[in-house]
Amino acid sequence: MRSLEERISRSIWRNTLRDWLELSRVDVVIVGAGPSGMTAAKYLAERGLKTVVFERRLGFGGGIGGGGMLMHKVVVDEQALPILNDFGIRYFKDEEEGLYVIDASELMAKLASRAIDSGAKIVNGVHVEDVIYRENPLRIEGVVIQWSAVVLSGLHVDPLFVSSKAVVDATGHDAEVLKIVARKVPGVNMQLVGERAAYSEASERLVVERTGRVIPGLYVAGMAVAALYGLPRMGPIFSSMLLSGRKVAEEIMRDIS
Ligand code: 48F
Repeated sequence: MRSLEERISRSIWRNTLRDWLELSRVDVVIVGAGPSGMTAAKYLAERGLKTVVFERRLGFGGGIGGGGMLMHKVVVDEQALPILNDFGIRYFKDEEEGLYVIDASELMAKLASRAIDSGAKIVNGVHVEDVIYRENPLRIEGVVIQWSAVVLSGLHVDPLFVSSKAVVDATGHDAEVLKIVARKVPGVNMQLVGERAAYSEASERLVVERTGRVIPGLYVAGMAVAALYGLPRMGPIFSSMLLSGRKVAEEIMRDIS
């Protein structure tokens, strides 16, 4: 009889490696488990697309958890209500015209839980450090990943690869994947303009309008859209993050299914 210690380790090794074999090729890689990434994950996975979210931190939610200046509430406008209903997220109408209020913890927990229930995998502690590209025609065909712990330690360790039909940059204000593509993929003529100062109403509309495909195989959602196109920021109103996540999912489904 194996000791409990041995059985614990064997169980974790075997099942994690089974998962990673499955994840070596997926339909969609989403980088970042913030609101836009997790929303996209649910809508993609429930349509049967094999979807993985890589999140470099040891938890999900991105910018949701900090609420507005550490107040534990966030707001949305009425356009986001159908998405909140899809996810079973509770909200109430505020006395401020046109605004609905959500507990930040409920928003992050239920976005993650519904994405997972729909079949998406959220893998924490994994940092996307590069992309896979192909030429003629130019396209993105996956990502290069490394444990966040290795990145933080500064050790020189070669990474591994995940192939996919679509990669979504949902990394928020830093637009990390887009920055890598702009710098390292030959033949991509992309300039990241950088996010502008606050203009919530315009930002909420423009981020959703500009969400979508950047080059073949590469998509952008959430605040990374603002960083790419030089759009204003909106602060702790999250409607456009959810709408952007849904829109990018719809666009990917049109392109790859
Ligand atoms: O920043 P984040 O929440 O992105 P979002 O979906 O939402 C933005 C809002 O939270 C808020 C706002 C609008 O109301 O202004 O800021 O656009 O989540 C991005 C996630 O991506 C992870 C990061 O840790 C965060 O959880 N991330 C960033 N770079 C990488 C990454 C990377 N290279 N690899 C893996 N994860």
